[in-house]
Amino acid sequence: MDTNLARPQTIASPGQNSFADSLLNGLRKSSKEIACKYFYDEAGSRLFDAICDLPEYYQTRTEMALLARHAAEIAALMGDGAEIVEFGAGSLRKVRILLDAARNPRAYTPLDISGDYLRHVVRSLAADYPALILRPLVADFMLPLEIPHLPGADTPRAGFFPGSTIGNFKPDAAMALLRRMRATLGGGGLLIGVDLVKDPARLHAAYNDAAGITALFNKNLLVRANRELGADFDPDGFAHYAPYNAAAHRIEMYLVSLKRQSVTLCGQRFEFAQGEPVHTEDSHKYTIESFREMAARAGFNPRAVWTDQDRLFSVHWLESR
Ligand code: AVI
Repeated sequence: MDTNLARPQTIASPGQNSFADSLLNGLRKSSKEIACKYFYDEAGSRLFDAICDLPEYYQTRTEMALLARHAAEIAALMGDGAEIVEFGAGSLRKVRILLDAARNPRAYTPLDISGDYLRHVVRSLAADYPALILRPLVADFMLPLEIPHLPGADTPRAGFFPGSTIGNFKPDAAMALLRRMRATLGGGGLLIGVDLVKDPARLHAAYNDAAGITALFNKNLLVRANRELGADFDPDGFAHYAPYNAAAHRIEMYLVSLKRQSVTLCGQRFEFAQGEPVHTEDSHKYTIESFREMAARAGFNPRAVWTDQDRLFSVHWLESR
């Protein structure tokens, strides 16, 4: 059997109509909202890749540099013959740094809600890592997950959750997610990227780029609703608005209605007042200490942490206790 070219297997995936259901529920609320996980259709994922390369968006290049600079130390902490479990298959550039440094990694298990993306991941990695078992799993890591153990000797697991995606969850949900990841890893550690609190002007610029890519990324939610659900949003009738809420240590993203308008979605009419916001994302920022405290409350033992000279971003190695 050619395990290296395994097909994605579904272990826990969201329902078919989840975008429609979630959007209808979110727009019925008194403070309207759209869940940020719906940013990432094909166009949204391409826009996000473009964000990662923006001069103002320091996160991706800073995290990659940290991974590369500390790869040997990270590999030693992950141990020999590990199964690397990535929560939400993201940039292959990042996991390649780990795979190249890891000591005889046995398997790479990317978890993602998109089977198509996982097929692309497997195709891209199979030739370069012929000895590695590739186990793409279609799964929503927001749900409790039990990953079957690999046959044979006990394989230690090392989790990987880069990109500060943890910041897109409210602190309570972030802690609950960390707890679930710890359960999934069954005693293995977690390597996680976390964006840091910093000069608000720097944060503001990262989410309000001069080229307007983040605005397109935000408005893509409306474009997607029009295409997939037959809605009639006018994307130009909404403005991208992303202030930094310093008291809550987070960027908040909104689409603000520029006029009084109504939109029809799945046979239902929704009214928008002029100036009415639709909340689309939070991106929480932590200090190194506040993140380590949260990880400890989630049952991890925070061990190593790496940061850059300007303390823009951090990468943490959390051990299961
Ligand atoms: C994926 N996530 C960590 C990004 C962030 O920075 O919160 C998503 C993003 N939203 C706007 N720009 C990037």
